[in-house]
Amino acid sequence: MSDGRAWGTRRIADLRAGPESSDPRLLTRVNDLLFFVVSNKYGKELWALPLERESSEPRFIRGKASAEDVSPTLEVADAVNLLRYLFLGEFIPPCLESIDVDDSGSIDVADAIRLLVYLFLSGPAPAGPFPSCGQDPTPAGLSCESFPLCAL
Ligand SMILES: [Ca+2]
Ligand SMILES: [Ca+2]
Repeated sequence: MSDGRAWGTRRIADLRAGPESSDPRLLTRVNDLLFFVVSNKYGKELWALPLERESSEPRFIRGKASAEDVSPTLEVADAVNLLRYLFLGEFIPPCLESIDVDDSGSIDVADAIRLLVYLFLSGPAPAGPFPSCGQDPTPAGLSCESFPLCAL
């Protein structure tokens, strides 16, 4: 399933285990079902997959602090924005959850350190969702008003 961008693409099912393609064709959406024809060891088969209903939880990329950015890649500017939020209070990201880099439920200097260590010292990546858009696995706590980069 894709919105046409690499980071907006996710797998909804593996139709044919192994490296061969199932060559899905005739994809047709009917309400919450996606119908299509695949080739597998039985020949051609009709499939119907339920499409996940998108919950209202916003999708975002953890660590990305400049939501108006068009690139999903983390940059120094994201760390700078996080530091501006933490220490100068002059920047409030529209998605606070995205700068909780370690998904601890609060934004503190540990988030800035993790982001900087990731950017400059190849340290551990931010907690998910990363590097693709996704929803917060721990959705309580911080708000995420909007994240245009992940808006479909
Ligand atoms: Ca944190
Ligand atoms: Ca969280």
